[in-house]
Amino acid sequence: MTVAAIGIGSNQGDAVANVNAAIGALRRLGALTSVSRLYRTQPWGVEGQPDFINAAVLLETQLAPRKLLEALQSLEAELGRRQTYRWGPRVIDLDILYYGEERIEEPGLIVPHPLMLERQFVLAPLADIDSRYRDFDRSGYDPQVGECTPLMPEESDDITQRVRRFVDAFEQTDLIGLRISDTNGDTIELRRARRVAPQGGQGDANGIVSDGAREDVPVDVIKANLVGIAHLVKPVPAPGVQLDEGRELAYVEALGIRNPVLSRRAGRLVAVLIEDGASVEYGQPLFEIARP
Ligand code: PH2
Ligand code: MG
Ligand code: MG
Repeated sequence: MTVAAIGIGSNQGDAVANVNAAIGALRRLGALTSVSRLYRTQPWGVEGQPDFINAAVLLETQLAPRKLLEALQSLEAELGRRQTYRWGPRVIDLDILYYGEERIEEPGLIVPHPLMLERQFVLAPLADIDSRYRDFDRSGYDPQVGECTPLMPEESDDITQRVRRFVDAFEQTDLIGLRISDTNGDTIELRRARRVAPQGGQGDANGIVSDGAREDVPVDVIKANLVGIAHLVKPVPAPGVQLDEGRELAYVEALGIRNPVLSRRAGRLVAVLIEDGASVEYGQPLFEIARP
């Protein structure tokens, strides 16, 4: 699996619809792990043509670079692209901006895209989805200036853009998780990489602390299998500690009986979701453990 960045552009027909259709079609080539906002951009290279709509996505794909290029070309054809002239107007343009860390120079396939750092219409969407370009020092470069304006959400209304609005709204809240279902029953769950602190001290007013980087290993949730009062064992388990198999993390006192809560297999404690002395319900998440 490789993460490729794909630049998307359109300035013929309903350009917003074309870009959204391309984003939808790209899902067939792998997993879209990130989608930028849509930007209205001034034409670069050849003036006197309509403004472009540009976007970029990260695509985790098993297709080798040449196969990916061919797949992008057939999507372009499917979405109605006709040949015009170099830098001229187009219904849809799908370019490989980068393909992992690979450097390729073959006829018709140069990766990373040789002009990407000079084009504001590439860099603006890319910065949305790849923080290396957000922090990228542009002082030594002269990207062709030209306006790049993110579209208002109602101008780019599509499921991807609506989800992005939810994510933006979610980020303004203190919520740890949010699940959204639509009328078809399709569900998206957002989860924050910030956790409840095991005890006061660290964290913000809500006791939220960051455990740093997002998990990319599977995380198991240990849930309460009883109704009762939870007690954390001493020393209090803290996020980040490495756990042995069968380590006792807490116990739930129910009807005067002490029922231990164990780590089960070995792993790293990611989050403690309860406080000492709190009452817990059946099925309530108590701990999250990353399994190697
Ligand atoms: N694509 C081009 C040439 N010029 N200008 C803008 N603003 N956006 C584009 O996607 C674009 C362009 C050739 O691919
Ligand atoms: Mg192009
Ligand atoms: Mg192209």
